[in-house]
Amino acid sequence: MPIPMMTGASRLTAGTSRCSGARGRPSLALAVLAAGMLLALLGGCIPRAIGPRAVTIELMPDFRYEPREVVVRPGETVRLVLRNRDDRLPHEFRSAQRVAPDIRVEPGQAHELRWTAPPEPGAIAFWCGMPGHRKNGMAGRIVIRP
Ligand SMILES: [Cu+2]
Repeated sequence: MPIPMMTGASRLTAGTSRCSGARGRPSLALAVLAAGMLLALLGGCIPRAIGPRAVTIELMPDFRYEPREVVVRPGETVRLVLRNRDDRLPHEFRSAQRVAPDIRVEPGQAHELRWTAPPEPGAIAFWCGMPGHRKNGMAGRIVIRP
């Protein structure tokens, strides 16, 4: 009788040690899960940190915008980056207030704004208000289409 009990005890011990061994695996699994969740969180954070799509319009020294036309979706929010590539003259971005109040960008400087396109398709003209610039071709448009 005592022998089977001993066996039972040793089995229990073996069982316990197996159990603690098994406890190591779940914690590893938890660590993997936690790492996965962290990566998922980081993955979720990256687009948020970058924010809306950047639309860059360069203000060129030869009285033009590069590109002359940009396309956004109805209701899309973008980061509009106006970069003056002219190292001598300031240039402007005017849109009759449809995008923003008149913006003047000094030589070599950039101006950035966040803008949400109207919900309807259409086009918004923009131009430079410096004397003679628009007449010399410094104009472009933002096209809003799905
Ligand atoms: Cu200009």
